[in-house]
Amino acid sequence: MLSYAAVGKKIRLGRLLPDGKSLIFAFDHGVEHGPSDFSGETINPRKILEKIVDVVDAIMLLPGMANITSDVWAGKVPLIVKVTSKTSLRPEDARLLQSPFGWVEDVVALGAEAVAATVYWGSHYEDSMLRQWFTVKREAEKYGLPCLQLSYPRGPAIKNMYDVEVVRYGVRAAIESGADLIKTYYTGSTETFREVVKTAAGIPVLMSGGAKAKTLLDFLHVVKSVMDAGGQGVVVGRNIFQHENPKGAAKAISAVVHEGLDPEEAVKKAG
Ligand code: FBP
Repeated sequence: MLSYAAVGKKIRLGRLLPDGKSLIFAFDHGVEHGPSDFSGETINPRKILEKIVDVVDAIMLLPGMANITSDVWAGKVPLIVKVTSKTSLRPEDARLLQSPFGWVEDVVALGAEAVAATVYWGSHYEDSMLRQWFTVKREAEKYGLPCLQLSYPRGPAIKNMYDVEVVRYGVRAAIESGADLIKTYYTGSTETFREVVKTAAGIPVLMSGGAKAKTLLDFLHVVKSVMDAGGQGVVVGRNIFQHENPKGAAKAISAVVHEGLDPEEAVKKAG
């Protein structure tokens, strides 16, 4: 018989990956990058969230943002609360560390489906980040909350953080540290990303969106490549909220993730 927490985790994972795949909207940039990531009306987080809540499979927010926008998302889309962060105001070297940005109790109190935390594998602060990760993990396990790891290899010894061997290392470390879902970098091709997915040994791998691509079509090709490689989806921020039509961009990405549409077809959904 499964424990209560194991049942809860299974149910929550099912809500996050409704058909085994997922488009998650990442929206923690206000802290990680600051308000300069948002232009025009997008400085008002509600305006963006209102547009995408009925398109994406989940949203990933920091606790305070989840709190002040709950009337927009509650009951419409599952929430993932990220409990680590850092600002870009820090001195450069200290940006290789994320600090606590909330507690698992907050995540439970907010009614979330999962908790997210970053680990910068290879950073000087790997030790602190691992302590932080396992503190989150220990608490989350009690409540049956899946743990999404933002598995980001970054540090002075890493020459190219998108290199397949580097990304695979981060993914292997993520599964060995008990991640239930992994968000990591695209490695540049379907063949190499297939190796990343294999390394995850059945734990869902979702690509981290990255900076806004030149065109939505370019980005959709990357999403298609991730899905063709066996990835379970994508976690996307800027390629949705910096697009002139965020809802359309989300619809197009979702069509590639869930329907396997060709990018040329899917891009039409963005109008
Ligand atoms: P994007 O799709 O905009 O890249 O969002 C993914 C994400 O991991 C966010 O969750 C985070 O705020 C941001 O990228 C961090 O980007 P970076 O560390 O590369 O500055």
